[in-house]
Amino acid sequence: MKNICLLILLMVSFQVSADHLTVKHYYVKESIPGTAVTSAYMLINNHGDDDVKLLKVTSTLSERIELHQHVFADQMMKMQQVQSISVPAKGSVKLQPHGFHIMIFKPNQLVKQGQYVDLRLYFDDGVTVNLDVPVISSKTKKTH
Ligand SMILES: [Cu+2]
Repeated sequence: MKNICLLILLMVSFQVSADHLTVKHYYVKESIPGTAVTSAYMLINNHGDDDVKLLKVTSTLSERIELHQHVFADQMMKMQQVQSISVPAKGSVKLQPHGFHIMIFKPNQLVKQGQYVDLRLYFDDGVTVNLDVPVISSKTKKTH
């Protein structure tokens, strides 16, 4: 368990900055064979004086990528699409399992550990952030 966590820390210690935004701890979950979705997680820091919104994410991996949120409804955790994800001024937002996430539908190849997924994040103030996101085994993530 400790080793696994250390491994994850090592693998997700990348960090990318663009303008007043810094994105770190980003990873994509390995797709489970037989499923046509996977998801991406990260921490977005906003060093600026204004709130910004993440509006859109694109990738060569898929033509359909949505911003999602988990909500508790009818005594079940459900996912729903959101139009944007806000990052408060001088603050941050964490995309994580059971919270906000980036949903990647029908990836055009099986997403496996050891690969990198290109993601481009579009924010409402015109800033874009390009990421090469490592793929983490879904088995590993479950124990974390
Ligand atoms: Cu989702």
